[in-house]
Amino acid sequence: MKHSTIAVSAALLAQGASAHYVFSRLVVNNTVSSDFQYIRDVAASPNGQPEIFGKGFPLYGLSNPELVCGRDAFPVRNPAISTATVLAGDDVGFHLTGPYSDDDGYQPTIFHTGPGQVFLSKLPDGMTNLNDYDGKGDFFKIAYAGVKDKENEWVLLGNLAMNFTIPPTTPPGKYLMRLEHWMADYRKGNSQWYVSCAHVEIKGKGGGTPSEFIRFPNAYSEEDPSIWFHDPNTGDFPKNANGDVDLSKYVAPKPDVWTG
Ligand SMILES: *[C@@H]1O[C@H](CO)[C@@H](O)[C@H](O)[C@H]1NC(C)=O
Ligand SMILES: *[C@@H]1O[C@H](CO)[C@@H](O)[C@H](O)[C@H]1NC(C)=O
Ligand SMILES: [Cu+2]
Repeated sequence: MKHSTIAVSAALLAQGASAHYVFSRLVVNNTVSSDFQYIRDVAASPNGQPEIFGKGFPLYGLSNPELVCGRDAFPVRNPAISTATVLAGDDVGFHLTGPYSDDDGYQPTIFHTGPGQVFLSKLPDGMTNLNDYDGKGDFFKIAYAGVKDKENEWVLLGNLAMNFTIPPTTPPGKYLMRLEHWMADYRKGNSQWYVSCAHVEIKGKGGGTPSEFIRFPNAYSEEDPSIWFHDPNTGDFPKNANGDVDLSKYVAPKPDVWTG
């Protein structure tokens, strides 16, 4: 969805502020946590939206340092953030904020057309507190939600959360767990990013060796077909015979998911 950078918060409220969302709640042990209980708080955009809607304003640009954990997420804005204890092999998730009591109970769902991915980065040696970690180290990918098998539809579209499994052999320890969701755009350089980082301590037998590490920002190129999703002949989204966006042409980003 196209966002105007002109701040007209009253108008946004009147529309239900539907262009905005933030993954502020961790799903753990089948319970949805409260906002920013286990997730790093983010700043509202400087464009004048009220706090809770402003936090959901997207990030732009693949070299934006805020792509690490969200807008102004480090130094940690909510230093009383808790660390969620999670068992390797369990299902967890990143859940959207809402419903908004000051906006007729409006509950956003994931509506940006694009994938979601989740990564882990181990707390560096020598640190004991996740609050001290800037997230500039190595991440490995543990989940990807792209296009539905045999259906011309995004997996996440219409959902409240991206749920996934912590790989069963993940080495135990404290991790920054980072979600990214973006709108893949046919206009180069126009992708919108939604990023959140949770503080987790993973328990379990371990034994796995994570592989294929990347760092943020600058993990991707604007030329990457998973970011710039277009048909070079038309300059538009690839289209099928019905004139719909052809998601079978979508190429998942690198690296691969480490499944443990
Ligand atoms: C994710 O898990 C939570 C908690 O179990 C559940 O409420 C939610 O419906 C799940 N969402 C999806 C899309 O599976
Ligand atoms: C989830 O359940 C496990 C026990 O099964 C417990 O050790 C852990 O603290 C719980 N995590 C949270 C965040 O409630
Ligand atoms: Cu948008």
